[in-house]
Amino acid sequence: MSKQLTQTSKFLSLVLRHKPETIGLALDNKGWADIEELITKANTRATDIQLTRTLLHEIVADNDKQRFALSTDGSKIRANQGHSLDVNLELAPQAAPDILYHGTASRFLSSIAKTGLIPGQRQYVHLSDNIDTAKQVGQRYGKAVILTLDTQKMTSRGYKFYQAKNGVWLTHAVPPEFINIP
Ligand code: HQG
Repeated sequence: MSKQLTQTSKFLSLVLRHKPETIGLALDNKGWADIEELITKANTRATDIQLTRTLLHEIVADNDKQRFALSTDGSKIRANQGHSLDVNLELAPQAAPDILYHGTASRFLSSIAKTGLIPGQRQYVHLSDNIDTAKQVGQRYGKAVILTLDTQKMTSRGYKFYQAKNGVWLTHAVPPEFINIP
């Protein structure tokens, strides 16, 4: 991705997942922003950002993790996952693969062993069905450690899993008994 696309993608993550108010934007309860309003407000209030409809479409199509989606009529945009805002993504529970991975940093392990995985600032705990993604996610915070989760045992105990539109798996919390720490 070009520097401009990366910078704009980070800006969109901020306003569509966490702080729309930084540009005076409001999301609806499903996390959608009106594209016209987003463009006008971003270009008025965020000095280093110059949004266009074409650029937004390019980011939706090319983003390495498919972080954003357009509404079917093309008038709205939202983040596919990663929110700290309380939005309803309308995800139905899904049967998870037998193993899901969570990448974290070694310095968090003692705490995770005690309290399990908690969503922290975000709405959900984020999981992946492949080790590579977990490694990349974990190394953002230090020495990456890959945790494996026993999803079948969790399912049999009533825990629910959801899959975001970009393939990321989500769950509300994971108690320590289901976490395999290497
Ligand atoms: C850790 C990115 C101590 C957790 C990624 C993580 C993902 C605990 C950190 C998405 C803990 C939270 C989310 C506990 C969890 N004690 N630490 N009990 N429970 N943690 O960024 O999962 O690239 O909020 O292991 O790719 O790292 O932005 O969550 O290290 O999909 O699109 O607390 O964000 O997506 O960190 O990442 P985060 P995450 P994007």
